[in-house]
Formats: sequence, structure tokens, C-alpha cells
Amino acid sequence: MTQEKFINSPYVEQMRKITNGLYTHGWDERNGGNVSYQLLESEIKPYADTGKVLRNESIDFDASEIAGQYYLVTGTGRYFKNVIDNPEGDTGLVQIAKDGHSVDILWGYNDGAQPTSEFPAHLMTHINRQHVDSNQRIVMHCHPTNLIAMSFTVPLDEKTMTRILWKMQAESVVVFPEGLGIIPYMTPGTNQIGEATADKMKEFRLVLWPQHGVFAAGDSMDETFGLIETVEKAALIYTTVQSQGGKFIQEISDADLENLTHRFGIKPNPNFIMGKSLISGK
Ligand code: 2HA
Ligand code: ZN
Repeated sequence: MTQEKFINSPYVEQMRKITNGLYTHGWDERNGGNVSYQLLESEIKPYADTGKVLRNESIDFDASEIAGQYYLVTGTGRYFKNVIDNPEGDTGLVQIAKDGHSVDILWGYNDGAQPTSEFPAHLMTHINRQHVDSNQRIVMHCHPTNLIAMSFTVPLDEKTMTRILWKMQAESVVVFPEGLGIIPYMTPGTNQIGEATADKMKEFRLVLWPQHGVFAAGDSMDETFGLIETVEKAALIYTTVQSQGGKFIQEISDADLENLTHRFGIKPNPNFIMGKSLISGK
């Protein structure tokens, strides 16, 4: 054990940087967005100020499957704009209690904050991603403008939306070869939206919340942020194409998509790899 304080850990530093990045991209206005980072006991143990339960907060769903796990989580109502200067107030380190219905706060939330209102969606997503990815660590939610805008103008169909996004830049199919999952519009902060999101996360790492935002999951902050950057860049290109008149006279073809997947050795979603041309609509 060192006398090092948790606020100086690389985990808090990553949280400060990523919330600032989400804010400066314009994807987390006011108290929009939330991030959770699963930490291992071996990662938090060395710090002098993570070993005591400061208080306990109940959660109204069953997280017993991940009882004992540790999460660094942004606080409900807190502004991402401020996290960089106030991580000990606007984020907290929690451990899921044994019965799965409460969390022990070990560090942070030092002016009375609590975990994000989207904690059910985060923890349910962590649970389902851990089943398919042993390196799963991060869940990130934000409000990327162009992707949200597309949820008003493009049919909320996973194949249609994914193929448009794949065809906006060569990077897309390489970064999210499984495509984009979509749930119906639902009330934020509920267990229902959490369950629907986590269900999609069995297959996808990016899930669109129509007319609201996106959920992403991954093994690291960089990778998860990168998923959001890439899908939002594709949506920005689509928006720009629409503002140039919206008529496609060239496109990345299905054969081009296939070639990308061969070049990068990835397996695209077999249900999405072939379909309509953006030029002919057939
Ligand atoms: O308040 O983004 O979905 C944070 C949110 C809710
Ligand atoms: Zn939101």
C-alpha cells in the first residue's frame, strides 16, 4: 500500500480526459451523458483512500451477478464540462453490494452525488458484454448530434442505418463490423431502457437510442470513445451529403465493403453486408 491518493490514479485521469473530450465534441451538453469504468480489485487496492465504505446507496434492480465488482462512475445530474476540475465531486468509485440491490461508495461523490440516472443501462450492459468479451471494461453514453438527427430521418431499421453508416467512409465497417443496434424510443433512466439496451449489447457494441443518443461498450476508454467518434463522423458525412442535395452519384459498393473486411481480417455482420445501393435504391 502506498500513500498515493486515488484522485491521482490513471483511472481518474482517464475519466477526466474522456468526459472533457465528450464535452468539447458537443456530445454532452449540461448534464448529458454518463460513463462507467469497471476496475479490478488489484487496480484500486494500492490507493490509500479506497478501502472504506463512505455510504451505501440503493439501486432498484438486481445486479447480484456482478456483486463485488468495482465501478468508477459519473454522477447523476453532474456536468461533463466540470468533471475535469472536480472529479472527486462529479464521479465516484462504487462496489456492487452482495445482495446486488445497493452500492457501497468507496471514493468520490464528496458533495452528496450518486451514480448516473442511467446506472441500470450501464450495469446491465456490463453484465451482458462480460458474457461475450472477457476484456469488457467501459460503458459510455452521449448525445452525438448527427447520429441523433439521422434517427429522425432514416428508418429505425438496423440494416438500413448500418449500411448507410458503413458506406459513408471506409473506416466504418472496420471499426463496427457487427453494425449498429437500435432500440425503440424509450424513457431514459428506466430499467426498461436498460434491459432493451443490454439485450442489444449481446450482439452490438453500439446501440442507438432514437431521438436521444448512443450507448457504446468496449475494453478501454480509447476504443469505446473511438466507436462513438467513428459512427458520429459517418453520421456527419451523411448529414453533409444531405445538405449537398442528398443525391448519391458515387458510393462505396458492397464489393468495396467486402474488400475492406478481407484487407482488415474482420467478419462483418452477415445480415448487413449485402443490400440496396445508395445510388439506385435497388
Ligand atoms: O442525464 O444523458 O440519458 C444524463 C443523460 C440521460
Ligand atoms: Zn442521455
